[in-house]
Amino acid sequence: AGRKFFVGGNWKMNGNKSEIQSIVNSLNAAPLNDQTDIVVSPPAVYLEYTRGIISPKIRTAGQNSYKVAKGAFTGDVSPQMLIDVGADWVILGHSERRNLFGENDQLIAEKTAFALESGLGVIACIGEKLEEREAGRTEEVVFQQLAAIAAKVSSWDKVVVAYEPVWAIGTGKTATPQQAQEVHAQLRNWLKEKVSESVASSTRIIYGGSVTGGTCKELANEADIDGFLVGGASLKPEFIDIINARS
Ligand code: G2H
Repeated sequence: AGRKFFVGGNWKMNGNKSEIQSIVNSLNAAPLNDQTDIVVSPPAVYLEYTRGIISPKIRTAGQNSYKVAKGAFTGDVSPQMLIDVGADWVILGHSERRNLFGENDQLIAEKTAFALESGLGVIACIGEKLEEREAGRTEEVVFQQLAAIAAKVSSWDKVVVAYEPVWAIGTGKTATPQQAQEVHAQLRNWLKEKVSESVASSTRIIYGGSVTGGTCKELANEADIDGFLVGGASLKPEFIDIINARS
């Protein structure tokens, strides 16, 4: 569809210098598809270390950032700080931030707007919980999450939407290609109706939730799946297969 494939590795709260060194060595040595945007997201304290050793073909991302540049916000980091240590992207609204740390749609939207204004690209995450899917509320939930973000975004050039059904995250239960494609198509249609035809056709919508080397190829064949946000498997050699899923 003319959208460049995008694969992000979300390391979450994992890794130390020695483990990162070995992940990076294997990525640096791998044949990487240059038709794919590749991003890794180490814990904030390791962003600079990772940037210093990883191939320039691979961009880095923070896993979170606050909605202002600096100040009395103990424990948080700003987009300016992420940029200062070489990051180009930030993941915002991840289900772990929403559900374990109580972030709501409003805060995520404000963080998204500020990160974009500051010059970062944003991987904006949305997704329904199991009980919401079972109650037939998937569309309603993801539309509401996307609407909150869209209300604050003026330029979509540097936004990647990550659809991550919560029931698929870290559970080993990958959505089927049909389940994922159905929601991706609904999201693209929402963008077309509520934002514009051109934003709908150019915005990457990537899938996350237990993606593995084994499940990535079939998912990558779906028309509206433009890449992946990968957690567990991004720490393993199979991340290279996922990067090269569409070849
Ligand atoms: C979803 C995903 C990465 P995993 O959270 O964001 O993690 O691939 O481990 O399900």
